[in-house]
Amino acid sequence: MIDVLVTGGAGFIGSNFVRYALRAHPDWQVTTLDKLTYCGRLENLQEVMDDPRHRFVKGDIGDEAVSAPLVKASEIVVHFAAETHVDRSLQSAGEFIHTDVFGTFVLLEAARQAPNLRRFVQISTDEVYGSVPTGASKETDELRPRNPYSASKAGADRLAYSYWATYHVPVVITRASNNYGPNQFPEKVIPLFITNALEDRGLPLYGDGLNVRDWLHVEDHCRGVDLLLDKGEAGEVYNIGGGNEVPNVELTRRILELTDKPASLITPVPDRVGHDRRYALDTSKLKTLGWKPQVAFADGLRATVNWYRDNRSWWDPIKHQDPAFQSYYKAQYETRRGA
Ligand code: NAD
Ligand code: TDX
Repeated sequence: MIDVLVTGGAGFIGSNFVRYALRAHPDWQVTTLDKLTYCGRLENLQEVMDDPRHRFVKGDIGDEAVSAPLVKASEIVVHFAAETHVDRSLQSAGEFIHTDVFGTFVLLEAARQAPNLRRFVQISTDEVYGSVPTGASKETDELRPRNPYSASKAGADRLAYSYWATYHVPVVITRASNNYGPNQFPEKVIPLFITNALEDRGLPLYGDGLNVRDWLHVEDHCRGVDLLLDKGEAGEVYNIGGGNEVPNVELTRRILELTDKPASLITPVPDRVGHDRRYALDTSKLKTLGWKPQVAFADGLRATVNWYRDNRSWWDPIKHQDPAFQSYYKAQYETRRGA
């Protein structure tokens, strides 16, 4: 059996990856390490909790006593754990530094001493390139992160690289575009807008609504990461993008169409500070290894809307019974009329 450690496996992409991995690799023994922060949810792993090839460990990646032995026992580490919401990093950045930078450092230190480690995947993000008004970011482009989240991810991205360059830890770095799909916490734009629409609440669209994101279905992301475990080269960076550039206002209209709700729910609100205008990735490097996105955006978005419609019991308690979410929502949107 191949011992695989997935950090952040109770979150959105991590849980999709754990489920995908157990399906795709019968010879994998997967350990999920997750602190279960506000967005880490055991429900996301319900389907695999009784699987003898999976075990869950609750812990902080920054706690060496917990995380280092797990890294040292692994052949493969896929490191998703992070604080991930840009708006939260604008309110308070400390946890982003703790987890995204320091936590990554703790894992990398352990990786130096892992006897059987053959791959450490650092899950980075397209946000490290900063806002890209035209064209598409290549892996060799300069990093110009512009908010505390993306800056801490850029720190981790380069720290991981340094452990390859200095100590030959077999690091591969991925920079993915905006993911969407099932189990995404309802603070990010797609699940927030879908669930608000289903509840006939306003959809708080920032600024002029013309910021552009490139949407990648989470399953296509999982397939890309999986491919890189074998075909990626240590020390290299790979962009993973869906090729679906959509202005936010267009995304909002599509969500309203799919939920059969009126355009009057669109609620223009003051812009996010430092709001990156556009991200776009050149994915030719990954494509030469045989990857291409398989989920058409129209199909993926429809399936995602259906997932939230069918899984109200997953998100309703978060939005309506979790005081932490409610106070976040209030702080984030109370000055933004109508949301
Ligand atoms: P998420 O916020 O849904 O999940 C993050 C998970 O990490 C949660 O389960 C949380 O409990 C866990 N976690 C947080 N701090 C931890 C700590 N100190 N120790 C252990 N576990 C901890 O995030 P996501 O959207 O699934 O993103 C996963 C990764 O992918 C992140 O590294 C993120 O930067 C990257 N990424 C995300 C996107 C996107 O669009 N969501 C795009 C590109 C890259
Ligand atoms: O209420 C909202 N209204 C709105 O107009 C929210 C939450 C967002 N937006 C806009 C801001 C962005 O232009 O929608 C776009 C997407 O916003 P988010 O879902 O917050 O994602 P983004 O800021 O693009 O960052 C995401 O992609 C890169 C993830 O959260 C990161 O973890 C990932 O690295």
